[in-house]
Amino acid sequence: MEKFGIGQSIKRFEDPRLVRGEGRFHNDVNLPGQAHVVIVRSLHAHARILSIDTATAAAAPGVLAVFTGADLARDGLGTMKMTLKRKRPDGSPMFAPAHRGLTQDRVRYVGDPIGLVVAETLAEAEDAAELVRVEYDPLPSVTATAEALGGPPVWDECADNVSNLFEAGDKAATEAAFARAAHVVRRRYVITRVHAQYMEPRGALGAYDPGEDRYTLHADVQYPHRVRNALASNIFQVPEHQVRVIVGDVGGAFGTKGWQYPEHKLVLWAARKLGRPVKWQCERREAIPADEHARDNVSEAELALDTDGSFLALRVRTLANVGAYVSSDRNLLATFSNVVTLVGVYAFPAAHVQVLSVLTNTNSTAPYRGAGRPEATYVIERLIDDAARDLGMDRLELRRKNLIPSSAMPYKTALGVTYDCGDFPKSMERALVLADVAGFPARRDASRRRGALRGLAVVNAIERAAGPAPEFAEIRFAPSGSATVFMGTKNQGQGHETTFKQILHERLGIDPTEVRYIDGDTDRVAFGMGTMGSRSTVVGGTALWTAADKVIAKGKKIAARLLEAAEADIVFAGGKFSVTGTDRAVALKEVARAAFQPAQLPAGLEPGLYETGTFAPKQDTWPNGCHVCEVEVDQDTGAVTLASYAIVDDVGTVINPLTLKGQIHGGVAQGVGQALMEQVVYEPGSGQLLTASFMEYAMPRADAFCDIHIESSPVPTKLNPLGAKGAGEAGTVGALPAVINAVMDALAPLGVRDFDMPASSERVWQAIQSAGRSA
Ligand code: MCN
Repeated sequence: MEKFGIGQSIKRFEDPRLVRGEGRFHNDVNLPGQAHVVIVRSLHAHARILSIDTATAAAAPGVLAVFTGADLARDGLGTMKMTLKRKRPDGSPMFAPAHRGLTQDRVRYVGDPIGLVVAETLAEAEDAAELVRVEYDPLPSVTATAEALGGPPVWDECADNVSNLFEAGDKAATEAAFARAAHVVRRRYVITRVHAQYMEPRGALGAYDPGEDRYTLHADVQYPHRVRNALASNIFQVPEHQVRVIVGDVGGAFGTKGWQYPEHKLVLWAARKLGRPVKWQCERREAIPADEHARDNVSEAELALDTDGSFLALRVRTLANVGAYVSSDRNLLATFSNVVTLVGVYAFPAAHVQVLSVLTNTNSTAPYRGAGRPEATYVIERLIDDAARDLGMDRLELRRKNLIPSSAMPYKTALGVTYDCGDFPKSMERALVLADVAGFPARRDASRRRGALRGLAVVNAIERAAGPAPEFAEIRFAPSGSATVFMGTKNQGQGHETTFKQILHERLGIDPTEVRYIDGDTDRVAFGMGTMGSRSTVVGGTALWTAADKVIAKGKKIAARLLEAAEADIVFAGGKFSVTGTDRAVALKEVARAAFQPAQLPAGLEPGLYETGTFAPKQDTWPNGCHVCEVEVDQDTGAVTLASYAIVDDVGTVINPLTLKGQIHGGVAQGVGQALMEQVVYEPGSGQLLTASFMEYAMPRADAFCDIHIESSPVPTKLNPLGAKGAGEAGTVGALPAVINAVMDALAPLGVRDFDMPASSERVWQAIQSAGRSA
């Protein structure tokens, strides 16, 4: 039985179905009589719309309708609502303009939706979309984060392009610490804009049932219940039970498929108007213009140190690019929620952070694997390496001196959050051994003899995971004793079916082959917040554990009757209820069967066995770890090769070491991709999107990676009965600074002082050339 429990490297139960091609991904779903939509999108970064002529398109073969923003406005559909209350620097309320679904009068980024063409076939919709004539009056635009302040206003109502200001920490204490510091190190770090590249681009299939006055959305979203709530309460203004959201297999989501996108309401609205299902499937070439983007900020960071290298204070001023629209809290998440990890795993007496969110003529930004945590870790870990170089200190010693010791746990940081547990020094020391850091000088010399530069980085990462939002699970037995589990989280490839069956097996001893797993359907699952912020294992898993506890509690009453013993004498272990001190026992399955037979039940006990659990953590967990990365740089071409990568992670109790490794590998790959090559680029002046397809947006391939060695050094948390911390983003959080610090370590001996991602061969070569010129 234990072979399926917590801590076992079980191969994923969902994989045979997926590798046989029997998954049900978004584009596999089709409804009888469905029509197809193509969205007409803006070709300009910023322009007034003078006119939209839909007549020719509407008359084209197969076309059922062409809709514009005016039609949408006439029908009075709502928009997403913000719950966050923020202010601008002058104290006035935050400026957060929501997207209406189809824009009217003005376009504000390349890709801004203008019209909807619905036709019998996709090809007919595509042809007709070409015939929609939009007359534009182009306006000056701004896309670069650093130029947003003082750039052309994206909205007339917001002349300075400032949406809001977020602050954390103690400003006065930080200023005082800087005033008495022996050393102050200052740098400016740029974090590029990227786009989540999933296997399957987004999609939405909407149906409307006039008999029931009900909308059904099939879409690949991460929070099915919250999408339903938004569609019901904000968009269509109907009770939640009039909207159903169904999500099948998801071909990657990475934060970007989180919430309600304009296309969701557009297909439902069109389905209602036309009386037939309407499907939108994002084309690969449409994905970058259509989706939310991520990261994109510029930070001025300052570190105050004492004479001996002790950290006195950290001050960071960040300009965060939120794009043209701020439609929901989600669009601001990365600009505040995770900024608190800027102090990393280090003891800072004082810190102060300001994040100014600025509007530009670009797609909105939103969470993408890490959502603010890779950015925070990047700033602190780069600053420490730069400080060590500036002050001539050893960067490992500098870290050792300032790491929060495990004896200080729980530790309240200078940015106001409490790390409940962790042993950062232990993880770092172990990682140094795992990566053979002691052997690095010899490897560097060997590279040098071959004419190559070698660099090493050791970075410590920490992230906020599994915050206080509630999550839901239900265990439902059938009269035969078989079980179905319903989860409010939504698997997108993390292996949830396996993880939750392992947790269920651990607690109830149920054979995983005898459990059915269901998620992603708001009619079948009572409640859910969904999957994001590395929360599913911790919060969903604990909800499941709670439901299992209730199964055991009720089961004990039934078992007492079956075993003719007192309830107080019944114990549950290994899937069996037994009478203490005897060999009399009854299996859970038998008890479940008996639960449906009133004659077998103690007097007054309600028949049936279906229990729910809803868990809301008191606070976040703090997964952490140490990443050691080694790179080799070809001095002639600037090409960067990953030479080795090792991680010692602490995600608390590991549920499944195999799937955990998969998660960390994938996370590292997304960090390495951004550090080395991925980037969304806009042309200055025109604001045109220059990287709209894989021809221009560089994606890492297998040959960009080396083996990634992962070892766990768990410090289980007491915040949940599993002892688990989140893990889904851990790889990405450390990878950005690990790669760039290693590149900097290779380049610094040539005199390179500043270097921003991506470390493409062209940019590295340029850095080498200009360092050579200034030398
Ligand atoms: N795990 C474990 N022990 C732990 C924690 C996690 O064994 N203590 C393993 C489990 O197999 C679990 C998996 O790691 O199923 C991820 O767990 P968790 O940290 O709870 O993260 P979530 O399931 O909530 O997933 C969210 C996270 C995020 S925020 C992004 S973004 C991301 C990621 O997961 N998107 C992904 N990984 C992804 N992987 C795939 N394939 N596709 C995505 O879209």
